[in-house]
Amino acid sequence: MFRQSAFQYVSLLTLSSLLAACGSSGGSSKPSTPSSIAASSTISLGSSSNSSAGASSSAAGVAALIKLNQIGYKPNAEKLAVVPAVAATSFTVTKVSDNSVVLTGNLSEAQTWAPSAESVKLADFSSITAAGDYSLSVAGVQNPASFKIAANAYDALNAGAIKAFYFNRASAELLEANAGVYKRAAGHADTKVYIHKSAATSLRPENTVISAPKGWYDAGDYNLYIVNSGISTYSLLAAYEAYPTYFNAQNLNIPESNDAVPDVLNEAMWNLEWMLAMQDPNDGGVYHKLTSKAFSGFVMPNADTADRYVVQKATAATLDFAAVMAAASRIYAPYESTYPGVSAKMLNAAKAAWAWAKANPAIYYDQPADISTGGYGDMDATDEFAWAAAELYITTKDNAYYTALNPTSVTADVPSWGGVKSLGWISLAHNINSLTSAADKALIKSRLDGLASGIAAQKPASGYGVPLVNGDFNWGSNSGALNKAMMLTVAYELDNTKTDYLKAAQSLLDYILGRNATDYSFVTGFGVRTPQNIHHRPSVADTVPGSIPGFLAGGPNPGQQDKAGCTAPYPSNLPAKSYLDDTCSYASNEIAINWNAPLVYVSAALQVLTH
Ligand SMILES: [Ca+2]
Ligand SMILES: [Ca+2]
Ligand SMILES: [Ca+2]
Repeated sequence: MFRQSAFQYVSLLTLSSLLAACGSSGGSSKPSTPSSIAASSTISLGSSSNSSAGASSSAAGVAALIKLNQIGYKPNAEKLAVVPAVAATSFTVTKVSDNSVVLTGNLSEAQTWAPSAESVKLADFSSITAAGDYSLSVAGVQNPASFKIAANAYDALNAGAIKAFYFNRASAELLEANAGVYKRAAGHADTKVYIHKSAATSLRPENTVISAPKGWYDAGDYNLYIVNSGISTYSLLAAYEAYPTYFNAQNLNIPESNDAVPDVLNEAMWNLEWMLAMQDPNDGGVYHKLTSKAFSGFVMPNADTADRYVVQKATAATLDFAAVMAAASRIYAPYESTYPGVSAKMLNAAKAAWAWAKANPAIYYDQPADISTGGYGDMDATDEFAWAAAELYITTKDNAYYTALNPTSVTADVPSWGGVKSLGWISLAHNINSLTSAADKALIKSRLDGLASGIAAQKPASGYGVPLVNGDFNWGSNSGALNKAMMLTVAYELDNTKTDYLKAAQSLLDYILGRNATDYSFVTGFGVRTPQNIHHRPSVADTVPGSIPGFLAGGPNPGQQDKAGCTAPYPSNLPAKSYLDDTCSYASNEIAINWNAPLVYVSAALQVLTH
């Protein structure tokens, strides 16, 4: 089901996004040569990572890179680097400040990682725990790799990942005081949005005008989709619910930074207010998306003035809405003075949406012929029912919702926008001490533990020491990696003797931040070598070189669904190397709110859980 629905989104993008992306947008596209990377990077570029064991003993050493987390590590984290399979059997770590050797360690035996077809060794330098800047070198490898250990290793990354949502706000002027060089005019006021004929009812006939401002642009485009907003907004709320103390102390420098509400909740509220406006007050059903009829060109938000529509109410969107509003109702309840009446309004909205979905259990989104933006079609709403039931149960403590959840029938998997049943398990875990006696706490723990143990078991079998296999490399693979990490940290919180879960989560964050087969840290502006040319309209159309910071690129995707429209070739067809830092590459280098959201969750989790 999920693969089919993902394909639907792909094929629609292929038809129309490409035209907008690669030519017809008024000359705003940036050149694809990553010259700004070459100028600033200390890592040699253009080096193949394909060297293998035999090629090790030239005087200069192999040019392939030592790969590690380019942001850094908490003092007590597991710390691993991937080293080309040279003949050397040891590695050396020196302290940058005085060049003293702090560790000489043994490399692992060489092991092949199937997704990149590389033979590599691992260096484990976990025993170094003192804060500072270090350099790791291996005889026979040309360049050492530098790394940092810091108590606040992921604070800036986490704040940057949330700030990216601010940069993607619809209906908002971004002021210089908050956005710096990324200030921009407001776009998409969305106070005059038309009811599309697919959503028409007797009370709201076709072309009725409604107001549905705010929300986040979904991805590199300027449209807004409830299903993808669901998992994205939830992941921020879940991060807050898990780590409130951490977020309470955070200042994101957004317009609401000086109010009484934690900034991550202010940011999520920007999207929640939009979502509330997407519910038909007459029946509780929720529109699938707010969109122009076709993708815009690569222009700034204020230059995209096409008419916007709300399109078709659907079961999955309505249940995602119900789940998010039920969760938000309990999470915002302490902030009644800033948001008077909102918590109660959200719970009522969630109940109305649930009722609509119960009465309309199988209305699947069917893209109208005159609409060509993202589909996000989903032909299976059983997981959305489970998630919504779980959230309504937790918030209301009404056992009828627990019965509706039918938990013994619900398994656990790695969540995605179309597969959300495990989001309910996350919330049940986070609230496990306040559930009614109806809840089967052993089942909640065993579902999460079973999933986590399966993921963690992939790590030792991987040459890179990351729990990723060939099948993980698809559209948005980086979000899949982080959603795996999120599930690992949730299970670890239920049983903190399972340190292999925390180590596996760390390895997945390391993967995102540089311990991967592309040598990139995939978060714009965070790392030594980061994406400069994300498929993101404001990043392309603004006058600032490179990408707006804090965005997670989609990541390696051997499907390469965009390659017909890309002048530059992908560097490789191998699953873990199939990544192209070019604005043309919507299949490997777009950004999306549901990709940034688990980055927010995981960076907070590892900042808090590792000491
Ligand atoms: Ca605030
Ligand atoms: Ca589904
Ligand atoms: Ca730019």
